[in-house]
Order: sequence, then C-alpha cells, then structure tokens
Amino acid sequence: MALDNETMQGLLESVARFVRERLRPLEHQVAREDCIPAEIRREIAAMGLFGLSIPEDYGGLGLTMEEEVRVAFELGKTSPAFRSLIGTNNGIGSQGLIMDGTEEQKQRYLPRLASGELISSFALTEPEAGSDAASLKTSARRGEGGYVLNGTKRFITNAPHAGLFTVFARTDPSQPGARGVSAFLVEAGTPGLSCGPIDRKMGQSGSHTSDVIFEDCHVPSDALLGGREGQGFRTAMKVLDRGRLHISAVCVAMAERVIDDSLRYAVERKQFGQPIAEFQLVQAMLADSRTEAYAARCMVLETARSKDRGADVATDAACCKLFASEMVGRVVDRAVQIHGGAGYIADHGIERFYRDARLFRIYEGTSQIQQIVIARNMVRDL
Ligand code: COS
Repeated sequence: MALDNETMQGLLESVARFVRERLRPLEHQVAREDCIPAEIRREIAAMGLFGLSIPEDYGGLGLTMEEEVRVAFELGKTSPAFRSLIGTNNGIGSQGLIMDGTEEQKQRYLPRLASGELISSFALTEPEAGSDAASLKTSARRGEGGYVLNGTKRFITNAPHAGLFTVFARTDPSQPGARGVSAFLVEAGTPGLSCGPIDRKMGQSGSHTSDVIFEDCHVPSDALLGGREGQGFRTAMKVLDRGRLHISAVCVAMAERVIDDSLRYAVERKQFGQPIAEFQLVQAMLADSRTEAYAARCMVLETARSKDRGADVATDAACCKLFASEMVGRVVDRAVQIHGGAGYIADHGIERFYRDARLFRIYEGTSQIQQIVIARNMVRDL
C-alpha cells in the first residue's frame, strides 16, 4: 500500500463526498453545455486527483493499482466526463512516460501533470489505424537535431486541452509493423502541430476528443520517449494493459450508480397498487445487475492486486475490460427498462448514462480486441 489505511480511507471518503455534493448536481449542466466548469477543474487539482498514479517523487500520490481502482470506483459514480478530465494524466497520457521515459523527461513533465497544470493526451489512433494500431502511418523522419513528424491522429481524448502529447509515429519505414514505431513527447504549441475541431459524440459530453495533425512538425531528439527508437508499440501496449484495468473500474462504478438509481426509483414508483420493486420481473433485473456488477468489482480488485504483486496482467486486464464494459452496457439497458418511459426522457439522466456507457466497449480496445488478446495469450501460454 502506498498510503496508510487511514489516509486511504480519508481519500476515498473525500472523493465520494465530492462526487455526491459537487459533481452530481452538475451532471445536467455539463451534459447541456458540454463543458466542465473551471472551478471544478481547480477543485479536482487541489484534491490531487490529477496525480493519483504519478509517483510521489514527481509530485503525485503514487497510488498502487488497487488504490487507484478504489478511487475510480468512487469517481466513476457520476458523469464519466469528470473522470475523463483526470483520466489521461493518470493513465494513457502519462504512463508511457512513467514506464519508459528518461529521468530528464520525467522531471520535465510529471510534476506539472500531477498538479493538473498540464493535461496530457495519448495519440495512437489514426484514420486508418484503430484496432490495428501497429499499422499506423504517422511518420517521424530524422531531421536536423531531431525528427520531423507528419500524419493525423484521430479521436484523441483531451487533445483540445492538452499541453503534452505522447505521439506514436513510425521512425523506420522499412518496418511496416510494430517494430518500426517509436513514441515521442510533443508539446502543444510546437509549430506544425494543430488540433481539429472538437468531435460531436453520442455521449460523454464534457469530455472532448479531436484530431491531432502533424505537418512538418520538428521535435528535438530528446522528445524521443526513453531515447530509444522502435520501442513505441510495446510502450503503447503496456500503457493500454494498465488503462484497461482503470476503465474496468470506471465501468463498475457507473453500473453501481445506475443500479442505485434504479433501486430507488423501483421502490418509489407505484404501479398496479404497489412499488414496482415488489414485482419479481423487476427484481430479476435488479438482481442480475447487482450480481454482474459485483463480479466485475471482484475481477478488477483481484487483477489490480495481482498487478501490484508484479504479475503480468495483460490477459486478466483484457478479461476485466471485456466483462466490465459489456456488463455496464447490460446494466444501463436494464436501468432504462426499470425506469420505463422516464428512462427515455433526458431529465431523468438515465438515458445519458445509456449513451455514455457505449464508449466503454470501444475505446482502449474494443471488446473484440480484448477477446483476441485473451485467446492469443491463452494459446501462447499453453
Ligand atoms: N505488453 C508488452 N508488449 C506487448 C504487449 C503487451 N501487452 N502486447 C504486445 N506486445 C509486443 C509484442 O511482444 C510484440 O513485440 P516483438 O515484436 O518484440 O515480439 C509487439 O508488441 C507486437 O505485438 P503483436 O504482434 O501482438 O501486435 P499486433 O499488431 O498483432 O497487435 C493488438 C496486437 C491487436 C493486441 C494491438 O494492436 C491492440 O491492442 N489493438 C488495439 C489498440 C487499442 O486499444 N486502441 C485504442 C486506442 S487508445 S484509446
């Protein structure tokens, strides 16, 4: 444990209180305005939430994976846009740097990521390279004193707000697959780097994605992550293994939130002269949702503990992501059903979770990619 029990308990309680008292009342506003208020960002920064997973030596809280998923179990009990604001700094935007960066690179960026002064983004996906990430085309040619980047990245979370991008680009055009890929740390404002317009999405309003475009973008040699070419794809995969576990925890949290909303509604709502919670067909939906959310919670905690013990959790993290993201899809669907007509009306907020949850089965690897990772590793390890 990075934190003693009492401190950890205090952190969990303050995140739960913050979600209850500050974030939940803002859910409709954030959805309507597609924007998280600046004072909320400041409060999130003051609580240290931008640096949950960043080591203490660089100004973060240095939480273990188990501690991090426990925080996500609380923070995820509201609109996922709030979690997404800190998601890249704790996950895919910073982990490449933490795992494989040089000491100088860590010193330069991690303290500002931990404080929330700088937002980071993970720029892997391209218009023609999504699930097949190793086929990416963005190029990084050696140029004077560094590299010249050209290409387009797509659906990049937090890109419109990012000060730092971890960019995956091909340094060796003779290697068409994973081996030719390297990772770069590129600062916003570098000439030749620009972001496209903010994407209009099905859900998760308040969290923004956009294209990131590189046109003859010169970066110095020391922007190469870890100072080594050809390591980028491996870095991306390690980062995603970890990210998938965190997303699984967020799925558990959203499921628990909508189960709680559904239960309260079912107890209050009367039909045929009694609360609908007393009807066995409604009870079946509540019970199935509770069972599945509990199973996902256990999987996530077990895998997080195993990661903290130093085990390779690539397969188990994929199992968690597959199960938890599919699970929350079923749970929000039942939540709409239990709410009936109200579930379809925006004012009740349930349809918003239904749309928000859909992304979990897609980003950080689709369900089908998780199945491939799991089965391939099973065959490999036989
Ligand atoms: N940890 C460390 N290294 C890994 C790894 C992992 N989890 N998974 C793969 N690697 C390494 C392999 O060992 C291999 O290295 P060598 O060439 O030295 O042997 C290299 O990476 C290539 O691996 P692989 O051959 O498995 O690559 P594939 O092109 O077959 O792709 C999948 C594998 C499909 C699993 C990968 O492309 C993937 O995860 N795609 C989904 C991408 C994604 O999640 N996108 C979401 C965008 S971010 S929101």
